[in-house]
Amino acid sequence: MNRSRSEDLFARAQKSIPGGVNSPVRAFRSVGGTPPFIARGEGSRIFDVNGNDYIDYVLSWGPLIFGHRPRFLLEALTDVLATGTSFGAPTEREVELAELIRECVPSIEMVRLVNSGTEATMSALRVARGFTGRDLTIKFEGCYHGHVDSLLVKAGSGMATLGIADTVGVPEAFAATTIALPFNSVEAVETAFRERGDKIAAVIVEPVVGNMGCVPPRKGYLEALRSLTEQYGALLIFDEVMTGFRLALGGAQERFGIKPDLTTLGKIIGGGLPIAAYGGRADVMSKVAPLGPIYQAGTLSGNPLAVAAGLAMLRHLKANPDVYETLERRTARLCANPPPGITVNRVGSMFTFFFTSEPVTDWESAKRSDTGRFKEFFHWMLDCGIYLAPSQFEAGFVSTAHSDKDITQTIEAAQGFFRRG
Ligand code: KE4
Repeated sequence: MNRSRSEDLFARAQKSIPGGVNSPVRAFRSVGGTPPFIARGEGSRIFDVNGNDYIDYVLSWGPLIFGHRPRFLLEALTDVLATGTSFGAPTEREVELAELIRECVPSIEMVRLVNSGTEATMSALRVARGFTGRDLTIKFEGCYHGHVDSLLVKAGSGMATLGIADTVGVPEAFAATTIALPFNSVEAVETAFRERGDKIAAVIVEPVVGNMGCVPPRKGYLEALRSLTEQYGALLIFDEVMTGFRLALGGAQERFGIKPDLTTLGKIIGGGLPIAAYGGRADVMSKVAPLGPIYQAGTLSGNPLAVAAGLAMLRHLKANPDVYETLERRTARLCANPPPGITVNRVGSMFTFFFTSEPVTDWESAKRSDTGRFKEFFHWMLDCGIYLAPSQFEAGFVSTAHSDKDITQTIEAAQGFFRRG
């Protein structure tokens, strides 16, 4: 596949942008080679600057549940552009979106819009500390919650991809407020609470992990987190930036029937525009300024373009509940019958092919995957016109734009790889 223009652009980009990218995982560091520079997207496909087309299973890391450029979204953006781009003042659409988020995710009694998942988790943590008067946070190894100083401890996603256990630049004092435990181990959480429960403000968890690759919770695990946080007076924060509106209209909390105290959302809300949110119990959220003493702010929070996109996305999801059954069916077909040596984890339309024969239930088992073999698979698929996440430790996504023909083409490309041995 001729990717000469991407190669030229990548060389040029590296002169002005660290690593040539605006987010590390895009640099293909763990799989090598040159990342295709994307010219445009349409439906299930993206097209690079050399005109090569790819079936896209990254979908901007999750937001594009309806694929690229769905007509209803473009129409909503055209309409709002006629009114302006930003006011820094309250707008009716923000009220409508807040009400719609509350309707979709009933555990959210009050919600604040922000611009990224990182802002959402950073703010949720601050609110949990302010509400409880405690400093410590429990997170889980391999989970990623954005580049929040105190959460860049044994994080997943780009940090796992690059093999950075803990990033430099975070003062030891910040990192020391985070207790990183193995995911899916109830005993580890029980011990942490037994030893320091009166100092723990919150447990933050990806209810279905996407950032070490897709790893579902063991049966009873989320229930245990819910009861332990209640028992010790800590808040349970579901980071649903990736799973929100992806696994069900009400996210993982609807699918698993757990009511967290706070939830963070992002990605799908904006359909590709920068918007995220945090919210939950009214008694907790009432501590947020200007109502309460915990400060959080943002020039572009509730931006009219991003909010219009959010309203269009959530209204379309609400009006088409069969979307989830379609996504389930197509993704199940994609992930059916993995060859020997491959463990497939899938929840709804989130999936990961782990290059290991053993079950993948936490970071320790995920990191035993054969990343060298994954690298070969990744490039084989890319050359077959299939764009997977450029890391063993990321989740793939299916959209409603992915046709049965796309799924068949993907399966046949993968079978070609494994036939080679
Ligand atoms: P952002 O700040 O990147 O919008 O969101 C951070 C975040 C928070 N919580 C979860 C569960 C997330 O998955 C993310 C971001 N996800 C990664 C992909 N695994 C973003 C991709 C990237 O870093 O470029």
